[in-house]
Amino acid sequence: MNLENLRKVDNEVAEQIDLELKRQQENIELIASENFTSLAVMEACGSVLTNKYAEGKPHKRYYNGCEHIDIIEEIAQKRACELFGMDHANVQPHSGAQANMAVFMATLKPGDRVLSMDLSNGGHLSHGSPVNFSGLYYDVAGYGINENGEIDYDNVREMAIKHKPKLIICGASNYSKIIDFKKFREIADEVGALLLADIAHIAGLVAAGIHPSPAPYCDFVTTTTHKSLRGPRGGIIMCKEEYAKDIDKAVFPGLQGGPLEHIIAGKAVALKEAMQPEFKEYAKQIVKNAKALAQGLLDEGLDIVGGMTENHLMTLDLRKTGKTGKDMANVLERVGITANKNTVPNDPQSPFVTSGIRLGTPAVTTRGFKEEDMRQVAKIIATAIFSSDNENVLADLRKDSLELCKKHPLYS
Ligand code: DSN
Repeated sequence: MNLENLRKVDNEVAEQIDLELKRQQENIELIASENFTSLAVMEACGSVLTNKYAEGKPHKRYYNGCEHIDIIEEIAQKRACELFGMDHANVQPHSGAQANMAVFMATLKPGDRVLSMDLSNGGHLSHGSPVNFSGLYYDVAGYGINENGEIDYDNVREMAIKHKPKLIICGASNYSKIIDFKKFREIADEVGALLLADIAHIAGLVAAGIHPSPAPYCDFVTTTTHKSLRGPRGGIIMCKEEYAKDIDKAVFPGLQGGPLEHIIAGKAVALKEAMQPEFKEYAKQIVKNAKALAQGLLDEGLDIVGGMTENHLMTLDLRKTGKTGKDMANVLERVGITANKNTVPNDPQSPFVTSGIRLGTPAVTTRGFKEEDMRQVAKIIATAIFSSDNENVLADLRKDSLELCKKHPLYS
């Protein structure tokens, strides 16, 4: 990475960027929501576009000098609609949480009812957690997953009939099965609810046609752009044409000020990349790698919530090992594997300790890991967990993970 000017102006920051690059290069990244974006995306995000105020929409701005910004934002909107098959896209949300917030603002009044997946079962903070705006200002009922790790659609229907929500949310931040958007539509129609699919985690799989698309069934689709979609950190809202004005108004002036046009340019580039045939191959490999990792972990005698994954992620259930997610995520970090602790359904531990670890394959797939590598990763993880007190074993595992990283160089 070229940090020539930064090094002269602020070496303190440059040094930390160097170290972060080394950390990314020398560790196996299994945080299911992370990825390594392309240098092309980073160039767009690091460009002069950061200098421009552009409140408003393309061709309807509050500032002059937006002729190039307008074209870039329109390119991003057009590509998002084309890739995901929706009528309208607002590419300005700074994050997935803000994209969801805008849908709430456009469709609900404070106190209105929402039905969404419970956070502890794999939902997202912005889908109605009591500590988030969504749970503080709206009346939220949460559905869960059954013992097979799947959404119980009959239960969702019963809850929808009981609670009569105005908005139903499908989509999760920790769910390893295919989401049946058609079933959600049928339930929403039965109770007269609007339907939002938050596809932040699976956006890359949806874009590549590896996961069914929510487009034919949902009124709104939100996503982040930096997870399996492999773009810059940010959000997008897509919707049916009839909701376009309300969504745009909710984003600005409702929730945000000036859009981050440099990031919007990065989103446009990432969306173009996601339209290429190589991206389809990449998305297929994400799922193959996740299945190989899951099979390897099961073969090593570890439990996974819901068993075999159908997408890019899984949650190790550590209850029978007597170890916690917090401790084991730290042990994995010591052997060069980055992951996050996560609750499992009916977790006896607190959310700060947990009995699970979430693992995902979008990032390692970007650097070229294949199934045989994932089997090795599974072996490293299992050995680290079962021998977490043995310093010599952990030191050897660190060498193994470094070898795998060297086999698949990143940004070099
Ligand atoms: N923090 C993201 C994740 O890790 O899934 C969700 O916003």
